[in-house]
Amino acid sequence: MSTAHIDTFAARNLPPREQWPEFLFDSPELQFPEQLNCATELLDRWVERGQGDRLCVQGAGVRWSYADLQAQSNRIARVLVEDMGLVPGNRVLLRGANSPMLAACWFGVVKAGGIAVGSMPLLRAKELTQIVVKAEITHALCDARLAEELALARPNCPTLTQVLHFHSADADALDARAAAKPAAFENVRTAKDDTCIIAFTSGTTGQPKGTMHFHRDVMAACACWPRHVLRPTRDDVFIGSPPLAFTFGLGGLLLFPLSVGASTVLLEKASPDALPAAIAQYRATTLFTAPTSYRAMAGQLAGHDLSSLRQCVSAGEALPAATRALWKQASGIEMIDGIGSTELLHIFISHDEAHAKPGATGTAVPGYVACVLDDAGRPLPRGQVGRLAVKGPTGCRYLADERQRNYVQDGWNLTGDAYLLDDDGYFVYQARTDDMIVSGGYNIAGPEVESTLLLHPKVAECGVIGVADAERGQIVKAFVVPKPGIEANDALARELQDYVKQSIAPYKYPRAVEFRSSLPRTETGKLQRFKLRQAT
Ligand code: 3UK
Repeated sequence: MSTAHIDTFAARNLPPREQWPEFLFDSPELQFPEQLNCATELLDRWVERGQGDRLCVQGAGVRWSYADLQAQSNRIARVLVEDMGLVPGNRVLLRGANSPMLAACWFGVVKAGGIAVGSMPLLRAKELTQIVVKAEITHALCDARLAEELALARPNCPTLTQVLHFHSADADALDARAAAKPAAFENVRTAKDDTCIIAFTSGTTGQPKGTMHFHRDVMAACACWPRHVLRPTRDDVFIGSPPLAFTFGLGGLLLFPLSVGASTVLLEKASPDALPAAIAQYRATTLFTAPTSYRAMAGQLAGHDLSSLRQCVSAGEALPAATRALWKQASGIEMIDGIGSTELLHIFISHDEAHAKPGATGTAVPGYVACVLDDAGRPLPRGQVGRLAVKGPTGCRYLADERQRNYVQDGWNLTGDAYLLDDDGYFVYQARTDDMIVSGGYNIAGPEVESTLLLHPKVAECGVIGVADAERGQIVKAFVVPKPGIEANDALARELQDYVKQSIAPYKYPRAVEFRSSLPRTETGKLQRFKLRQAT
């Protein structure tokens, strides 16, 4: 079957076929029909099967069933098509903190055959402009509270002609327009390989990269990690912090719960001080957040009833063994770690609770294959550090970007991570390939030093980088946030240096230690090492 896109921008801007990764669709659950709209599969199907009354999404004072979310997204699809002139294939910017309304907007766009482009709530006009220009975005649905920054971007965004605001009482807002529409909408009959999302990477430097994912990619992500590792039930209540603009959040807090008929809680504020109360309030069972958030929350659980909580998923950054232990002690729950990427849409190496191994990420998720390659692209024996390479039913397709050649080589997706395969066949994260520190001829992975420092009782947070050194090429430098009430002084620095020397190979100890009150992080919880480097 051919495309349903009338606006063919996405198809025209895919990388050339020979630069695509190899895709694997071996298992029966990865056989998709030619005509596929993932919104139909994830949302309308439940209503069709008589499950429309089941609880679907909560948050921001809202409690919607599957039928409610379907009606609301149908109305939004009508506004997009009838009032805003959307044609299939148009790109629609979505802007807002997580909320049921933002989820309805996502489904509205996908039902209408549009391409949803999420944006992190904290983005500024300059960054918004880059995204709008790169993806030639024509429409935007924007939370009224974030209107200002988008307005500032608009003079530089000539393609963006249609903007509506939501969470607004305005007569001309999306809310009122949607309310005036009938609740029925016939989803556009898209092809399985029509693009339905363009997800921009939370790249640390340079121009943001847009990753293009098809309707079939969304369904493939739902069929792999959730089905084989998380194994949720329809009674589960999902909750967490990652924004829907980040594919970790889109999958974990929207696509995956809906794929099994479960429900999700979309919180506007899901910081570590707000999450425990929300888990108790909604009786949530399944938590998604980043390692630093688990670490910060562990000390704040007292007084909250977390008895509903069953599963805790960590991704976005390596999960230090200290954080896994701390969370288990605080909550009684063995965390599920998983590495995913925007390019591969979601998690491809992980483990379930029964197969957790502290310090290791896990094994390839069924549907994916992974290996560790040397610089020439040859597989390395166990125990040797090299480049992580992955293949599966999803993979990297950058929107018109030369960097496709870096991420995809010989059909493999190269994530930019240095990994080793241990004796048990588990993948063990070392560092981002660019972040490996070479000091006095030794290769040192900053995250290993960080994990060690995090075991010290006086350390709240830390980040380790290499800084230039005339004698050794680079030296290891640690930025440390002490726990509250701990004085940062030379004696503490020496204590931490000695602690590292006694815990791991002494040459890895931080020759420089700098104390900070906080560390620079992205909205997705990743340490911004480049900012630490700029500071030295
Ligand atoms: C790092 C991890 C060690 C790693 C993501 C789950 O993080 C996500 O996507 P991004 O594109 O970043 C990808 C990079 O982040 N990383 C992520 N998880 C882990 N490193 N252990 C982990 N568990 O460097 C990777 O290449 O922002 C995560 C699901 C969807 C996602 N988009």
